[in-house]
Amino acid sequence: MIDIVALQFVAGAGGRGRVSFCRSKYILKGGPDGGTGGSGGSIILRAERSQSTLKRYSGIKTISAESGKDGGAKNCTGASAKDIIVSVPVGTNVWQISENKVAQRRRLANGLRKKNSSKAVEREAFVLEREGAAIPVREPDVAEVPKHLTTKVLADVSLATSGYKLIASLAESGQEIVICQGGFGGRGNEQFKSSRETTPLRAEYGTPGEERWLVLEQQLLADIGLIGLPNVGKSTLLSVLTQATPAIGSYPFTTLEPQLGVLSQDDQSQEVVVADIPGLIAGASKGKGLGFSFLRHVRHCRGLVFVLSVPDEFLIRSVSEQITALHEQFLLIRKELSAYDVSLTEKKMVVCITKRDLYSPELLTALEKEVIAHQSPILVSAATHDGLQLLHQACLRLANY
Ligand SMILES: Nc1nc2c(ncn2[C@@H]2O[C@H](COP(=O)(O)OP(=O)(O)OP(=O)(O)O)[C@@H](O)[C@H]2O)c(=O)[nH]1
Ligand SMILES: [Mg+2]
Repeated sequence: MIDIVALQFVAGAGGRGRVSFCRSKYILKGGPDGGTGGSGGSIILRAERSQSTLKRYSGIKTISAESGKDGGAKNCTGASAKDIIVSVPVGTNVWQISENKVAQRRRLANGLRKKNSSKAVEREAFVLEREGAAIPVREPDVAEVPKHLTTKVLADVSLATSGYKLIASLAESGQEIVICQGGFGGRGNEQFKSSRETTPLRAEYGTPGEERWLVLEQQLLADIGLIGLPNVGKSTLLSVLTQATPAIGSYPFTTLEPQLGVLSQDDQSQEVVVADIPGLIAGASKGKGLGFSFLRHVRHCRGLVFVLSVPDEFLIRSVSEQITALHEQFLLIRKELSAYDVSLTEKKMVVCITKRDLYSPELLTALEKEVIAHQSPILVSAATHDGLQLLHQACLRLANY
């Protein structure tokens, strides 16, 4: 699943205004007739339900819109370039790494929802020595190119702690932002004529297009996240709590991508979405196993369910060893969670111990008195459906908290 990409977005610059004078057979000294440049294309991000991942952008480095054409003689306005629409999945967050100066000015002035008016943009004029002389080159307005930016690097950092700025979240279908506005065309010399300046050799550059380096991060919009070690029974729980049909296997890392299911409710008053997050292991924060990149999907969850179960090889051991193993499992997940982003450990959570059908009566009795993270764990079995109702209610409470 491609759920994170880094890209450069470059809007088109405005076309330059033209310096020219009317020349024709019967008019010897015609007035100025340099046209205005066309505007550059903007780039618009739009959230669409039809997009399920960011895969289509994974091999791309830059998305750019075309620039406006320069103004022409005879008061011809240059052609404007088309806007580009970039469709992303609903639930995409937009993190900014760097931006050029025009981009910064608009972001600070009005956020990104709307375009700047042409009056709000600073313009720069040039003056030629004579008609037809070369137009002086001006300093380009570019955004700083980020270093060491690979998908692997991105996946392994929590963007919230990376120093990047979250500039937009597209949470609803159809939502749009003008992520990079195109430049405006510069005025031609016709517009600079006056009684004092009848032959202006002056026109304007087009204004630069906005440029941004961004990280697009797709977030599954789940209310509850199931987290735990590989093979503890997370996917099985999802399959019995919801209508989802995730792959289930008696080996670790059966689930390679987060899976979603909707908790059924009698009155159907509200949809509660549960996400099964692929198994975390010790050292996930150092990139082991699947790493902990999938934890980004739980950042917006209202609550977490820590799923624990006694590993098969412990089933023949003593009750106290089995209980210690459960406590260790809990601590390990918590440690990886806080290594990724400490704020995740502050979320509301419940502890669920599953596979209870496999446990000895002595272990079950002991577990009833056990306290993990200041709460009594919910004991369930996905196989016999024992305790599922309790877990279901706990999930609804977490979602409504
Ligand atoms: N007896 C019993 N077996 C269970 C129960 N829940 C899950 N299992 C078994 O445990 C194994 C692992 O289950 P999964 O649901 O795939 O575990 P997971 O946590 O999603 O594992 P990963 O996707 O690898 O992280 C499977 O063989 C399941 O059949 C349960 O309540 N009782
Ligand atoms: Mg699984």
